[in-house]
Amino acid sequence: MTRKFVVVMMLFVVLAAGCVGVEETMTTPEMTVALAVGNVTANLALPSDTGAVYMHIVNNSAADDALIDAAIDGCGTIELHEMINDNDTMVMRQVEGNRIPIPAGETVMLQRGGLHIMCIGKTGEFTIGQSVPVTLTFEKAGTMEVMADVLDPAKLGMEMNGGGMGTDEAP
Ligand SMILES: [Cu+2]
Repeated sequence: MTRKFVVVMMLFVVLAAGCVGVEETMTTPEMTVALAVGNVTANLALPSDTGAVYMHIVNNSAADDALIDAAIDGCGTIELHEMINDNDTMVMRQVEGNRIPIPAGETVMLQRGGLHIMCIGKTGEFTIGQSVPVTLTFEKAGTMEVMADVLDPAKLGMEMNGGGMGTDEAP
């Protein structure tokens, strides 16, 4: 049964995403996935060798996908991170398998205090107001280039604050 095969293949996705139901998605791996990415912002102007990029990813298709990599000129290493509550302290860590599931029909928010793209070993010079190309790699949809607006870190607040400060994200 094709459906059973798909269900087995998606078991990890379902577990990782929580309670995502396997609906009537008789999809094939070759199916085109319609993804829309918006509100791409970057906290890259800090005097630090790290930074973070945030965005909303909308999966308009009937097939699950996943963000599995990203590339930014000036970032030595990129990891996909999440913030978790570890004994009442918010800490960040790489997501399992460096993979952020983007379930069919859902919107996944990469935002302060949650999922984010982590720039490690920053070597580039990033200035507030600049637009930076970010190449995203999805499991099924392949690569997509989006532009991230580098925001004022003072308005973004520090990532480790968990997003409680500086909610004005206007550039
Ligand atoms: Cu991080």
